[in-house]
Amino acid sequence: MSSEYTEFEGILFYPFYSVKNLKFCQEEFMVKDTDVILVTYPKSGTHWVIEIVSLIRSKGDNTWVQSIPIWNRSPWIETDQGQLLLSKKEQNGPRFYSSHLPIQLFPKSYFHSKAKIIYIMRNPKDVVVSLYYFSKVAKFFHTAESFSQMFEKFTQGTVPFGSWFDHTCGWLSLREKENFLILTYEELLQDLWGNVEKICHFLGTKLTEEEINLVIKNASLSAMKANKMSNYSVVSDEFIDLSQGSVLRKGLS
Ligand code: PPS
Repeated sequence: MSSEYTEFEGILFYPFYSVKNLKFCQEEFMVKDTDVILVTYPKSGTHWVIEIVSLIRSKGDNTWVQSIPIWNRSPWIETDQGQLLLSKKEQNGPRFYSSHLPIQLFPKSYFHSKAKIIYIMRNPKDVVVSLYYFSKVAKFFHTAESFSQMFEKFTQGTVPFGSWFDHTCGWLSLREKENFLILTYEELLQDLWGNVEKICHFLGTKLTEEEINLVIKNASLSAMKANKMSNYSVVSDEFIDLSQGSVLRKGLS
């Protein structure tokens, strides 16, 4: 695998991303009115919310989350693998997929659709710490020589997916739309029950109290760390080196 980041429209991406797929995503990917899309800047709680939404869909039952890898349950639309998956299969019910793209590179078709977006924000101070540790584990992320080097790159926006500040400002411009739900990682930590209810309401799904309890239990950090389909232990060590740390790390604010 080449170690050079891919660059598209002035933004850096992981080396395994291609300009062809990024262009396809922006210009040709067809968002459907029934789609549910999770959008985040990296390290903001994407995997946690994929697990939560997956479990909401299965009413708390963990069979699905324990049998299908997390990146197939909610494919990343900007990757070739994600685009292939979404083109091949019709998921049961509305499609659910994820993206780290900044708003200006997002599929143009979204802006004329009724698709629902859940946007997760996290305190940038915790995002940069999480990125620093991730850069040691992910072979496709240029390892920072020191935390201050990572901090400098982060504040300059010379990290994959660009500036946190631009990403956040860009997406917050949609905050008044009724099909756009903003949550923060910190709110999820503080009141997971209330936020699972909020997500259910946004998706138009009704769960019983018992089912919400199951969602919360099965999406906990400890449950996800123990789930091979969510903890990246099945990913080739060409991409992830779990001897250097964990993708699901501390999970704190
Ligand atoms: S990625 O790889 O960019 O998509 O990363 P992302 O999933 O967005 O964010 C990773 C951070 O989320 C934490 N995490 C959780 N926190 C609380 N509860 C649960 N269940 C959970 N799952 C993931 C993960 O530990 C990363 O944060 P840090 O601060 O590194 O621990």
